[in-house]
Amino acid sequence: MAQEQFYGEISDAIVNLDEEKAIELAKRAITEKWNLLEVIEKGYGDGIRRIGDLWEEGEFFLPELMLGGNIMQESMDILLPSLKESGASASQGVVVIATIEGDIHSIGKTIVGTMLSANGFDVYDLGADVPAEKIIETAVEKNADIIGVSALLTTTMFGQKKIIDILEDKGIRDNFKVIIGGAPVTKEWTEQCNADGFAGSAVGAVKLVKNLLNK
Ligand code: B12
Repeated sequence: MAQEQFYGEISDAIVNLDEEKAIELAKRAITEKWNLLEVIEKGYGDGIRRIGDLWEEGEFFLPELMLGGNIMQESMDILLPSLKESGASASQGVVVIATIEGDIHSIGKTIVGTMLSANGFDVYDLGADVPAEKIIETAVEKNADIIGVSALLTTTMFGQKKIIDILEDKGIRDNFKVIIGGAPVTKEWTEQCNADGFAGSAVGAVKLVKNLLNK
């Protein structure tokens, strides 16, 4: 089957909230050895973003948004372990990643964490809705090279800046590279926050981290 057709089928399964199909296609992607990152970004990611658009247009309501999120999450639970397995082994550095407090969007953050892990980084994924203080505490404890902070809401983005403000107040800003991401994050916001970089995709995040650590 042609790539575009396969990704289109996956995207449609998510938009149609067809759980059975979405899961069947995730299993097929593994057995048929498709490029799993592309499957996630061009198939599942495309579908969930279409759901977001339909929600914004008033075509979908919260239950559909939630069901779409759950189906996406279940599909990721199948795909991410295989994506991780394909990775390198020698540690390239330590990353602490989380979605900021007040924000329960976890899918993109988890994909970024998994890709970094597949590329040889030691990743501590603290989950979603995590207080800034907790993220910093863990980064200090694990002697992290990178702190990654995800935010999907325009209201929670300010938590990304809060992390940097706290690091500066404590006099430990230079101990870490802080990277941010999530749909509303822009280059301008990254500069305003005084963060070290942002990326709009998991591949971009890996490149960014490698650049920042001169790998
Ligand atoms: C799925 C989803 C949900 C699911 C989340 C399930 C889960 N476990 O994550 C559920 C249903 C729970 C949900 C809830 C809500 N949602 Co919602 N949701 C979405 C949706 C449709 C997709 C998000 C997603 O998973 N995308 C797929 C992933 C792969 O992409 P991504 O997250 O952007 O991540 C990529 C990059 O951004 C980047 N990246 C991400 N994180 C990081 C971190 C770092 C460090 C780096 C470098 C890169 C990086 O790499 C990732 C991989 O490619 C978006 C629409 C959209 N277009 O984003 C709305 C959206 C984010 N939600 C929205 C809203 C409003 C809500 C609710 C407030 C709704 C409500 N009234 O209750 C609640 C939030 C509650 C809360 N306190 O957090 C709005 C936000 C609007 C705004 N401007 O703030 C959006 C944009 C929908 C819309 N079009 O209006 N949501």
